Amino acid sequence: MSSVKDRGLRVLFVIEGEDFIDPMGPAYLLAAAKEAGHEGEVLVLNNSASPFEEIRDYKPHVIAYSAVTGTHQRYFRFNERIREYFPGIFSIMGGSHPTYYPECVKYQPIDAICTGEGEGAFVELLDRLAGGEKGEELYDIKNLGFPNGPINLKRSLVGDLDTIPLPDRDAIFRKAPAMAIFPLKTFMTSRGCPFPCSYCFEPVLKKMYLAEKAFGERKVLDGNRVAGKYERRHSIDRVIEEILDLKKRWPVEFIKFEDDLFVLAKNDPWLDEFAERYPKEVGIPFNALVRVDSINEWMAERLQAAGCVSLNISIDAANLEVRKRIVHKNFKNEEIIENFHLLERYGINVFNNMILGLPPTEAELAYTIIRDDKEAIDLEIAAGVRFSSRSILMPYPGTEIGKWCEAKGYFKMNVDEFGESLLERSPLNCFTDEQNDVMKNILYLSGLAVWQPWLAPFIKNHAVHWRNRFTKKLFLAVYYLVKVYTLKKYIYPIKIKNPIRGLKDFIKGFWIEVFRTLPEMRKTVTYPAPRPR
Ligand code: B12
Ligand code: SF4
Repeated sequence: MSSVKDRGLRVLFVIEGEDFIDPMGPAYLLAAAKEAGHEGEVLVLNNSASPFEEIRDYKPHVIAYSAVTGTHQRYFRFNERIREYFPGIFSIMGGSHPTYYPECVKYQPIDAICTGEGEGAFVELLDRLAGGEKGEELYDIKNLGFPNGPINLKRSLVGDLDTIPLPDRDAIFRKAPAMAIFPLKTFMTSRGCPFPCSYCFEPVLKKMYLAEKAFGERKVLDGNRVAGKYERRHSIDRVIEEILDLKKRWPVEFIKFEDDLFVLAKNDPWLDEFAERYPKEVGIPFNALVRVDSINEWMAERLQAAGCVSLNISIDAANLEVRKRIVHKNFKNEEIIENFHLLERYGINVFNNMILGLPPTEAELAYTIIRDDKEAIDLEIAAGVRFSSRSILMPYPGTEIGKWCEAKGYFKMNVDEFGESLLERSPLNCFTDEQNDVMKNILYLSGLAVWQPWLAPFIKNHAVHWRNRFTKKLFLAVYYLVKVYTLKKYIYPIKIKNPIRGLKDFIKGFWIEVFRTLPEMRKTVTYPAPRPR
């Protein structure tokens, strides 16, 4: 009898479009599938005039999607056409959307969904499909959910992340040339986060794994790493290997470590080893994410030694009470100011995000939230923030804040109506039209106010209150220009070698931003049916 390896399946990962950040989920899964003897290719919808022709040429056995809530609708609609034109192809979706809303498998056009970490489940599915299993025979695969079958519990988390093969970005880059040559590349050194922020899905996922007793066996892997926990880390050897491997084939001039948190705890021994070895063995400048309360002199010293240029840190709310009660971040304003200046002394620039439109305790207090949203500008200026970013709260159902907003009657949620972006208008009914317009203006103009503090009083007291179609477009243009300039100068200081390429990226980025912030500009894309042969 021939082995699975002899009968490896062809897997096609469908990706919506190119971004400036590498899609890591598909890259990890393609690598896992290939290691198990299957083949994998990528289809980038926005780069293809006739995706169905491409599918007919490649003849995949399995079509895979990785979706966050908001992108799921486009993938499901696309898969509807796949079922029509290629009824034999097995389709599966993984990623955050089906992880948090697995019941989507019961009413959306898809053959299976995967919840949580996907490598093990995906490979098992491919192997069993390759072995001829189908329908109910697949119903016991852990992590998977089926339209007419169960939504299964999760298998144990991968204990030692180093056992996962190096993510296969090459398959993606071959179909995404702009992403391939972009000098910034994304890496992940860890999975999981121990904190309880109310708007975030990480604590939700951690609770799911805890309830399903799926952390796996606890054991010490090496001096810095432990298996059997939700928060896990790659060894420094593996992080360095992955970067040097990618650098052989693609430009890697600046690195974005996209871990939920790059520094998990004060005096993290992993960071000690990283700071020692990374500059000697890799030496590429980088950006990473940390929390305000993990910053101290020890950490700043090591990050500086390692070559850290900038850190993304989310204060989220300027008002201490709101930050504690609504967001569950307990640090004080003095700690923020002190810690940001400490980073400044070590030459590390701060990218800060604030969440606009957090829910007030009572609807009539909505004006206090708008007031706080304006005052956030002063806190950022006092703390020396170099790049100031804003998002508008989208209280996803399933998150603590989502449940709270629903209980308060601030909104009734249908996850399938969710927009892709946190830059659209607040969905909470406690804000008036005027407050929503002001909120959006704050989103557009905060970057300018923080970058040029002399403009802050004018922006806070006057400009954010201007509400007409002309100012909406003007402020969007100002927002984007300031964003590009300050991001490039302070956060990702990448040298632009090819000015034409730089201009193309600028225009592309502008359109991504326009579609994100002005949903009315978005077009519905349709593709021609495959031609009969
Ligand atoms: C990097 C990142 C981004 C990047 C995305 C870059 C890119 N090209 O992919 C950027 C900055 C652009 C981004 C934007 C947004 N993001 Co984001 N982002 C993340 C982050 C921090 C890491 C994602 C990642 O790469 N993880 C590493 C990979 C390996 O994990 P993974 O994708 O989950 O994949 C694993 C499993 O899910 C599974 N899997 C995934 N796909 C598939 C497919 C199949 C077939 C199978 C079997 C399994 C499987 O297997 C993988 C390996 O184990 C996550 C938080 C997190 N910890 O995951 C948030 C997260 C995904 N983002 C989130 C949100 C809300 C957004 C935005 C909506 C926010 C905004 N400002 O508008 C936008 C949406 C943009 C969009 N259209 O995609 C939420 C999603 C919530 C939800 N319900 O979907 C998350 C979970 C944050 C959170 N904790 O709440 N994001
Ligand atoms: S620290 Fe970041 S990843 Fe962790 S729970 Fe808070 S927002 Fe989510």
